[in-house]
Amino acid sequence: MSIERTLILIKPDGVERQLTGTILSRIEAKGYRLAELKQVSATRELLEEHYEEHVGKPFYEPLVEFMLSGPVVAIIAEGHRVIEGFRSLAGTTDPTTAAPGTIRGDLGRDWGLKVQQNLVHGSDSTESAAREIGIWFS
Ligand code: RTP
Ligand code: MG
Repeated sequence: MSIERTLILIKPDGVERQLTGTILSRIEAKGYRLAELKQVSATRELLEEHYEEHVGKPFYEPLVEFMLSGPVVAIIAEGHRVIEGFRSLAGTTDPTTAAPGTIRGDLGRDWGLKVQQNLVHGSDSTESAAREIGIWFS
């Protein structure tokens, strides 16, 4: 068994649309444990650290603004290969083309905006998970 931890965020669109419970239950139904859970209003400083790999990209500034638009739910989920498993459960970045059966594919809406309001974030590697858990749960 390879028990890992990952950082999951329910983004402001998920909280605003009252999908927190639905998304949490999908994470739990997959067998992952919710090790830590909190609702927070992120600061710009925190988001600049979290999204540092995207600095300079065209969607960076709108993304940070979107993430400041309302509270987010930050989660540490734990389980066997949870980093890869949650990315698979979330679906691909664009909700329009994310596969049915995934969180983004089933619940995500295409708002026609530059920044995809795609409901969730999940760490993409063990290094990212350790770094992001440190940022959100310091
Ligand atoms: P996440 O980090 O949120 O789990 O999503 P991801 O790995 O699938 O996507 P990533 O490339 O890391 O991008 C982070 C977030 O930026 C927004 N985005 N917009 N072309 C665009 O307009 C664009 N590309 C990315 C999305 O909110 C994405 O989740
Ligand atoms: Mg990413």
